[in-house]
Amino acid sequence: MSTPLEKWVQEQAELTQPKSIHWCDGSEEEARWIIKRGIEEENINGNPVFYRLNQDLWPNAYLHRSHPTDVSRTEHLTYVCHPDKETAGPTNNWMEPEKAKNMLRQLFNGCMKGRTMYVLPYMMGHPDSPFAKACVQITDISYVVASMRIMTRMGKKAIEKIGNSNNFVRGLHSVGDFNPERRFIMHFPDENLVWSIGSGYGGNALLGKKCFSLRIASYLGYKQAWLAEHMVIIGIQDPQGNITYITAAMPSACGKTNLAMMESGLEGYKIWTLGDDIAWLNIGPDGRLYAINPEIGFFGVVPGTSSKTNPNMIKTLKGRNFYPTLFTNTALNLDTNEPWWEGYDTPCGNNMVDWQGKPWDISSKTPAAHPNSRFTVSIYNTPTLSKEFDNPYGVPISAIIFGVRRTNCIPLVTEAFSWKHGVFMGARCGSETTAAAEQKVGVLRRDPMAMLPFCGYNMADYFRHWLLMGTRIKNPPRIFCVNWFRKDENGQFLWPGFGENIRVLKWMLDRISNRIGGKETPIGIVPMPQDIETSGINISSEKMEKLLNINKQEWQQEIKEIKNFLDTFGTRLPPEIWQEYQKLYNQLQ
Ligand code: SAT
Ligand code: MN
Repeated sequence: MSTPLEKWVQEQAELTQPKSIHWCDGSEEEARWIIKRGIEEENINGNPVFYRLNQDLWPNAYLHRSHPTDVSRTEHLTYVCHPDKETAGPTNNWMEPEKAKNMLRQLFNGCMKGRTMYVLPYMMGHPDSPFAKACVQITDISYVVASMRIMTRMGKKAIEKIGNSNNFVRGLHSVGDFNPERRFIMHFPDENLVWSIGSGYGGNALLGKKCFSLRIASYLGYKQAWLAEHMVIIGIQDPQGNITYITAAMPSACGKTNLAMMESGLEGYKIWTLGDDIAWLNIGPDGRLYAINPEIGFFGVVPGTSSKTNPNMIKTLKGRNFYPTLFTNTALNLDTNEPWWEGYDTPCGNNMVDWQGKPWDISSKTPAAHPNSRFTVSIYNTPTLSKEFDNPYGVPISAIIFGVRRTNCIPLVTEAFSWKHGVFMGARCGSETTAAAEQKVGVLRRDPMAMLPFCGYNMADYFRHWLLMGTRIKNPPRIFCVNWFRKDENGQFLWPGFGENIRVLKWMLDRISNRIGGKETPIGIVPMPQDIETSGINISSEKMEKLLNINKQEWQQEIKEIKNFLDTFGTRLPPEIWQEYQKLYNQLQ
């Protein structure tokens, strides 16, 4: 008698018709074998899946070049297939589940002919955590196997958890023929099921990440009274040695990874890393909100990463790794066999190829590394890893930050008046787009709680769920909004960012412990300019004023855009959100 898992795998094999099936055990030996297969046997567009990098300078590191059309998330090809369109809401692409399945069944039919089907059992969350989920992904490419082993707890534990039950999250993935015309990422939340074809890129293909841990999980959270969020988790240690845990939501490629392992620019303060992308938030036995990171790796943006901007990430990448480290779509120095990217510590070499393997030099008009090139690396390698990282219950959260990338309008930091006001603050967030998704970069769009591409159901219901969670949590976390990216009239960043962001976090800690006041404005509480510690950085009081300024004209435009966005939800939008909107509107007049 076969188990439900074996039966499901058998059915997928009948559909996709692979040459062979390999069940992954997550072992180190297997990881070496997978990399070897990627180097010697599998190819993309005629090129090997992996290139071995200089193992002395970059231990256990490999370069992957993706298909040139497959370098970022494809939001227009991503669907959330609830039985009815209303449940998906106005911010998601929707297709009727049976229609989606019929369409994709044709694409999956025979798509693994001549290839190996890999079966990946994995846990999202620590296996001992009451919040963890057992999952299985099927894929047909070594890159995804190697990446999933870095990002998730893969292996026998998951099979044991599933046992004879039907209770596991299913993901079927194939790179297909990489044709963007035949690329789809389809979610079936009612069945805890994801089907993805035509892409090998992170968020499209590592189904434990955005597909399950955010889109499917956010809907599970809605039904089960918890939250799945696009958030960093960190501990901030103060000079007395107290550690305060916070989470921070920011859109893709807006500095979450840098924040997660920041080297503090303030004496006596230190950041402990728990996660850089996803937080699952549950109410603990004491009624407080607790966060776990369901992942165990970083899939971070490479360009701009250096010993200056993120020294701990450079240490993480160069460290001696039990898990391999993958670089995707960086440039390559052919003389030294090292990866290279714009913004790295050293200038480029004399003998370079770009992310596609084409000759490149400093006079080239195109970037050497793709703007969305990525590293995939184990969190256990980071020198700032929190000792609570593997705590199955997670850490208690004292503050939640919503971060945006905005050239103007949004002050460096604002604190919400209340949980309800904070939910509105998150809901009204707009941010300028980045290279993390296939889209025009730098365009302002609404991105509530940095979840626009990741919320697996109607965001009006999502806001209601957030409001309700606030009434269930004892001592709900304080809510803040930050913008590290405000610029002056000459287009220069006003705030130094990176390690100096600790100065803003310090203000938050002082607010949480009622050590400091603030100024009430129509949009929330902002610091008095002198309340942000600026000793040791060269920032004038005039700049500080500009960073914290609320420009009425800019806000007139902003509030129009907020209203247009909220209107798209019709009568489903919770009245509390409209009340907060109306308050803001009145105060800005
Ligand atoms: O590609 S991912 O979705 O994993 C990264 C991101 O865009 O946040
Ligand atoms: Mn992300």
